[in-house]
Amino acid sequence: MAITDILSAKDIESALSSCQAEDSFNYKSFFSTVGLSSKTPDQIKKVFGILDQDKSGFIEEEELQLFLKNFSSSARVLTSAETKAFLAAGDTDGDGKIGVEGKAAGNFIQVRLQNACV
Ligand SMILES: [Ca+2]
Repeated sequence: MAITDILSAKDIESALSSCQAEDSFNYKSFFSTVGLSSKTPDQIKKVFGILDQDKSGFIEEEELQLFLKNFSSSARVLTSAETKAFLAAGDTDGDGKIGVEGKAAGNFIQVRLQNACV
């Protein structure tokens, strides 16, 4: 499964171009631009499965740092400030990693619902 099976290459391109500068990454606007905010919970889980490169069931800090590279191999790595903010948003139980199943996906789905209400 490639990430482009779920998200359109055009949306990925515009999402990546919006955060080329260091410390300009915002996961909410990225998810929205890339089209993830409008995906079903099942599709979001599949994307999380791709982000979990070692298939540990969690997205660890190292994997988050490489987040943008899942969308394009030429994308930059996230800065440590961006990685920490992203981790804090998805890490609901404070264990330093994001669970692929359940809570984290739920958080992002909540973001999707909030966006839908605007
Ligand atoms: Ca992992």
